[in-house]
Amino acid sequence: MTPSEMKNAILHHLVYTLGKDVSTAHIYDWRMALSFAVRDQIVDPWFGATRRSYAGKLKRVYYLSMEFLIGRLLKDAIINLRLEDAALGAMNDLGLNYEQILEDEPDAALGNGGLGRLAACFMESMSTLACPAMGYGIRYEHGLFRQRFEDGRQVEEPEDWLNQRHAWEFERPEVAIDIGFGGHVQEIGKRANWYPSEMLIAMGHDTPVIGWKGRWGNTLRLWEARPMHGFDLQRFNRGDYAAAAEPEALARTLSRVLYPDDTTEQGKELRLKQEFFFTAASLRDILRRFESEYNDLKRLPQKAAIQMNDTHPAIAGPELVRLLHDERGMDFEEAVGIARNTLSYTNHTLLPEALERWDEGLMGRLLPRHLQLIYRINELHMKDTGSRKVTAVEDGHVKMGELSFIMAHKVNGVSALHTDLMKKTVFKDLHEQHPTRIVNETNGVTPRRWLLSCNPRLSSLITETIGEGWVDNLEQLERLEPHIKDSSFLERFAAAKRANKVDLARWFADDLKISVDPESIFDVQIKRIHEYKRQHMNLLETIAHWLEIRDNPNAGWVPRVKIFGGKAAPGYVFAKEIVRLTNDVAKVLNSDPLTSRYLKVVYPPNYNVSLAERLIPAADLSEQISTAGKEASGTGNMKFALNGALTIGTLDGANVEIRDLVKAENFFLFGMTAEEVMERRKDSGHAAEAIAKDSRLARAIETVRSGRFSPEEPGRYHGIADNLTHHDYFMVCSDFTDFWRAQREVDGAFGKPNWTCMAAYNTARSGWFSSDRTIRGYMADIWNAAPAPEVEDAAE
Ligand code: Z57
Repeated sequence: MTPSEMKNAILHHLVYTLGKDVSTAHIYDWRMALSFAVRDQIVDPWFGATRRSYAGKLKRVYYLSMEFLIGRLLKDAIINLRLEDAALGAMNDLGLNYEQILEDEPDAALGNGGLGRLAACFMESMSTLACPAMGYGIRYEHGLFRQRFEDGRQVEEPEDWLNQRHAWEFERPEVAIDIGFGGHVQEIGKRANWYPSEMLIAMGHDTPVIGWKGRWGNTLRLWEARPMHGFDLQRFNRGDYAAAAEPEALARTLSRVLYPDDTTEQGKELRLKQEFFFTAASLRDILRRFESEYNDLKRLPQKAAIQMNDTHPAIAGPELVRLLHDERGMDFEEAVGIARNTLSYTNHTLLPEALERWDEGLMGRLLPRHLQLIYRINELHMKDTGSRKVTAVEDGHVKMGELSFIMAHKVNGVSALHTDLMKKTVFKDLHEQHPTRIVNETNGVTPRRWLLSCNPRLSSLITETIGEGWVDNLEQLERLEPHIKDSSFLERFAAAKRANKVDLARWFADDLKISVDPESIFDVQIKRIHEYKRQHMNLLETIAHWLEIRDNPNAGWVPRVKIFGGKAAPGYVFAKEIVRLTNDVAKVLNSDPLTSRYLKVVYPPNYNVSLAERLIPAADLSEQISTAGKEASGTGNMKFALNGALTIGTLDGANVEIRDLVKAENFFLFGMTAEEVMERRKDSGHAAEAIAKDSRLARAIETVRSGRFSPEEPGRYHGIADNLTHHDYFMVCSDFTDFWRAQREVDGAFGKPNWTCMAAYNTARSGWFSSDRTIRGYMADIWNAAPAPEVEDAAE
């Protein structure tokens, strides 16, 4: 497409789709017009892919996920369809600012963090690899809350992405599926009919996901909850206007809002209803499609693979059994076998507070038939394994991890360490019974968004050096290695990083009114706020460092900017205190004339996908400092390494694999191993001991306790200080000393010529962390699915 063709398409949409004139169009209208012009280019390859998967009778992958954290879509589509030149040219021609238009798009924040973002990367990779697939989730009216700071405290505001028209989706009123809750069960022999007492409708909305070069496009189908009977006209006619709209409002609550908890479970009724709502709608849709193409349900596992992203869709097991057994008359044991061969399950955490358990009473009320089937599935499992232990039900709760395991033919962890720990801890017994069921698929990230799109300077340098093949064959980045000896390459590598830092510094100055020196180390920790991720350990180190600079302000310190980003779950009190402490520390440090040249703290509010795209390319140092054994994988860690940041990190999650690949000398390792953590926890005095041995740590904690960062309320941080001295479950104190050592090692290495070599090795050896590699792994080890044959590039 040429710039002038693009310009005509934009003008056409401006007038005929948006009903606007050039003279009255706002930035919103231009963005929509551009989006529709780009969307037009998606449709043909997308239809082509759909037609070919039907015609070729290809096996389809169904990715069931409560969250899809997709972020902005316009630039992604432009890049994958190779429309940059056309779009930029058209925008220039029209006298518009291309960057500004892209920035006008709100993030689609239909997820909390890593799990939701992984689902989004997987969708993009499945399209790039021409893996016939469909994502299923919920079309939340409100995505993850927006975060604001008020006197340093986090304030949550509703997120309203659907206040504007969403250019990328197609409403599918004909894809409307009845969903029931409650009611009673009528047993007929071993089978049963379920008569729900409450019904609503799941309506589909399809978003095309286009792969690299437009080769293939899959669909993300998100369900919206609609009332069965919209409006009570009789009540309305009686004059009861508010009550007339009630059934509608009630049904719609199901897709109203995303639960804002990441790795902490709340066990709320509405949440269980959301889970069943989207899972049941998706399964019915999958079976309907299967039955339109094939007439033998026994072949379901050959033609469909259904991935459960965590336990949120775990009700898929019993629901699929119900559809096959109760509704289609298949023998129970056979139904369980077919369901199991179709289903697989990804575990994303071992944290006990994140493992879903549903109260049996609640489950029985909402899903009476499913509870009966869960008991039978359990009995069958006991019979098959000769075990006498009830696995999926315990103290009046249904354990969704165990249920998912029993109903899946493969269960995967998300990093090598995490998979290993799964076998030794939460699924120890089940693993012994089914030793080949657990497999590892280490997470990955899409290089289209997380390098090509977010870091154009580094991308151009890479393409000029080794050609363009890396974009969909990321392991080609290895070809950079011989250039790491070449001083002109290294200079350009450093220049790209410096320019990204200058851009970020300008944004900090303009948007946050904080000035930072781009020559400083840009040290970044961006992720959800959680004790196990230990933002407070990073803060203590910052405070200790600050105190040391104050002791000797003229010692020639290596300047640093500590950058934090992340949201706390609204109900997670400790995490919210960490948020506030970070802001309070920033206030004191940034205005300290003795130290602020050397040390600043920047905490931009409302960390999201778009902000990550801005921060990661400018980072020198990536903070991956979770307590070993607690972070299942991490994916931010991969994005940083790929963009040439060095990691300071523990041996946790995928850090282990990153360090193996980029080599130990290019990674700042510190801290206890997962085994050492478990050992040390047995010693109840671990925190006190660690504090007694490290005067810097003691002083930092004392400073927090003293009210130095909250003079108006000196007791504000006693909670944090007490937790660290007495409890410290996540071993902040015990790892602090080694963390400090590693940070000083960073100071020593930064600015030396070798730093750029180390950074470049990180980029060159991160190719394995492409989500293309991960998806190939799932296809081979779990889904038994193949890419569509003979796929050609649509865009070039
Ligand atoms: C979530 O984002 C993750 C795990 C969960 O159990 C829930 Br709920 C949400 C994260 C892990 O914490 C990360 O370590 C991991 O990289 C990510 O899921 C993707 O696997």
